Amino acid sequence: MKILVTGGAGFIGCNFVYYMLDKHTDYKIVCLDSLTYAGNLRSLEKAMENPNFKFIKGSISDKELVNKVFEEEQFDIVVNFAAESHVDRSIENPFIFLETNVMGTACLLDASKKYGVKRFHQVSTDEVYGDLPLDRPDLFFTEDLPLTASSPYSASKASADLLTLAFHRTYGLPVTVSRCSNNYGPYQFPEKLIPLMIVRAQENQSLPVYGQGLNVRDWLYVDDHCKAIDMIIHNGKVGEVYNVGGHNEKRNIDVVKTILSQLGKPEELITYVKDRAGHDLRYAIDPTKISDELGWHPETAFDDGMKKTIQWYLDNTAWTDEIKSGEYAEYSKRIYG
Ligand code: NAD
Ligand code: TDX
Repeated sequence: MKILVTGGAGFIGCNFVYYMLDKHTDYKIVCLDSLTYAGNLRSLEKAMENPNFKFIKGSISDKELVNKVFEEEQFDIVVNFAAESHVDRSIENPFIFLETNVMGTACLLDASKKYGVKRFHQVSTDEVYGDLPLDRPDLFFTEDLPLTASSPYSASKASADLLTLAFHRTYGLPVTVSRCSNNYGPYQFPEKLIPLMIVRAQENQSLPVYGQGLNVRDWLYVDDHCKAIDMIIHNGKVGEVYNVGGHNEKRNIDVVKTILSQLGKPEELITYVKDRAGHDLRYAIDPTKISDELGWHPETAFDDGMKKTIQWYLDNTAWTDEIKSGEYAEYSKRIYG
């Protein structure tokens, strides 16, 4: 079996590469990644030593390159993680989100059709359902809800979902889509809430909490997401969407306080800052379909996952130091002052 993993130098993509190399020791994994600010070859260092792994630098929006790679490699399965993934950056500049998340996905779908890929899996997000009110804890995202995106990021991901499902209906391409809640774990770029707060707290910098910190996210340890995708590409029904989440809702302020307490840092570091424009209030996944049909259940409890994640950042300061020395410094200054 040969699998193309796009965006494999990013957070979830590299965790998926390790998960698959470990679980399916006879599979060949090819990673196509253009190494944007969020892609890091250092995250794939250990995979590079594995003869079943190959890295190709290039963009999913480069039609010529994508076709050449598909022709040469003859993939059985494509798993598309490659994306611009940060909501705040999409508010600053939506256009690259359309280029990568929509046009890039279209390029991959077209090549998958042309070269007879047996499964195209689109890694999507719960953000395509919009948000839920804070005062209705009885409501959850189910797969049959209409798509209503709030940010340019989520609008681009919703477009990619629709394109993927259209390629199934119109051309019969065997596709699946997964919509997962917020991930956390090793190798996450420190622009996202959890690694940002860990990295800044370690340096006794202020922790910028948007609004009052009452927005709710549904957190899942990254390996549980990888396990879900592995199950879907092997046993999921073609043409179907699967929600992935472990009923682990937390208010942002509580997540930040957990990090401070585990690092032994004072809550005085918390600074309430201007709210994100169009800020989604609450995400909450109903994972009944994937649990019932595929037997997926999350394995990592939030407390254990947070301990492992914080320890990883403490043990891997070289990884974060390298990031902090680049474009990140400029971005941080622009966003947080
Ligand atoms: P990330 O930003 O950490 O990584 C994205 C990767 O894609 C990087 O390696 C980057 O270099 C690469 N990339 C960007 N543009 C590219 C292009 N044009 N061609 C090739 N590679 C390109 O993102 P992530 O958090 O790992 O998210 C991966 C996927 O999972 C995304 O599609 C995202 O929408 C989805 N997702 C993320 C979360 C989350 O909590 N992080 C939750 C649900 C779904
Ligand atoms: O500095 C911050 N302060 C803050 O209060 C940052 C970066 C975030 N927040 C809040 C905003 C959100 O309510 O924390 C929450 C989480 O923010 P992000 O980490 O930016 O994630 P979110 O906007 O929820 O989107 C994430 O989950 C779904 C990923 O970035 C997406 O790629 C994924 O699709």
